[in-house]
Amino acid sequence: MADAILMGEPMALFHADEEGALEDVSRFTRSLAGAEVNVGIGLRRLGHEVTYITKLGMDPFGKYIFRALEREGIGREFITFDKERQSGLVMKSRVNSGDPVLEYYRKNSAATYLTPADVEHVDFNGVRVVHMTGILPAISESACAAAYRLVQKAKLEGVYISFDPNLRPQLWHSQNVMVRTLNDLASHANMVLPGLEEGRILTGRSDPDGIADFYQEMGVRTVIIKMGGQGAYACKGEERHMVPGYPLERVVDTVGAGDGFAAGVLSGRLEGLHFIDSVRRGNAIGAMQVTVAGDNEGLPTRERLDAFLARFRR
Ligand code: KDG
Repeated sequence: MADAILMGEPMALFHADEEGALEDVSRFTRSLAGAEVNVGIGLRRLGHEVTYITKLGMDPFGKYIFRALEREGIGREFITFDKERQSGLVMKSRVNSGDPVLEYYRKNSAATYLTPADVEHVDFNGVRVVHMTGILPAISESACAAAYRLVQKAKLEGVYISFDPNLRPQLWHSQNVMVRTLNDLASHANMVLPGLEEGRILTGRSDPDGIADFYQEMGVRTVIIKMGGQGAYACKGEERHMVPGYPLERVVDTVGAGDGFAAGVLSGRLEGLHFIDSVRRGNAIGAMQVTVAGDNEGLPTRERLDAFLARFRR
């Protein structure tokens, strides 16, 4: 029985072994990427049961992704293989401080053929959280319809819906459609997790309070605005708090920070932690994730999370 359900496009990641423009790099290391899969891995490493819905190509990358999910202990009963289409790929440049370049090869991938039918037989029995990102609705119209069906089913079943807008403007035809669609999906969520810059783009408001007001006026009870190393502005009903982040000596690669944050907040919720303690855990896991180069290699087991937190208690 799953605690959490996620749906999205996991991809094979080709990560440059050396710094420089992607076209100049000749060696790459393969690993696993995808926002929803990162959150699933984060939850699983902390001991929560996760079911993942997707479509993979029947190709070496699809098989690799499936095995990687198996190794992480993620439920794969709603993963199907498509013989006609390929699995998505992403190339990532090597950086040792900050934001890398991402280049996608995911047009017409197997996951873009996800449809509402892929959600129909999903068993919500015992499920406590559905986490979605704004990437799935961006990859195709049918995947967008599938995202809506997932939200609709979760609502009918009374399951808590968490939504991270995770803006990928390069995957949308127009910024207007992106903003309209993501705000509409957000309006069905119980919790929305935008980054500050994402919140500005989506709401047209400049400060964290304005962004929180925008979503709360739509009926979203919990809005947490991620502010990088500074921490997060956490709003739940009438409560509003700035929850400070964890100072780091070095940020290696920012990718996956938001997914680590979501895994922290959601695991806290699943374990009955106080809201602010869940946000603190989100900040901690986001911080741990940016100290490594891969997209999910920094997501901790409980032991590693406790060791990280202990360093800041001294
Ligand atoms: O949040 C990080 C992910 O987004 C990354 O692992 C892969 O860019 C990616 C995507 O579109 O899923």
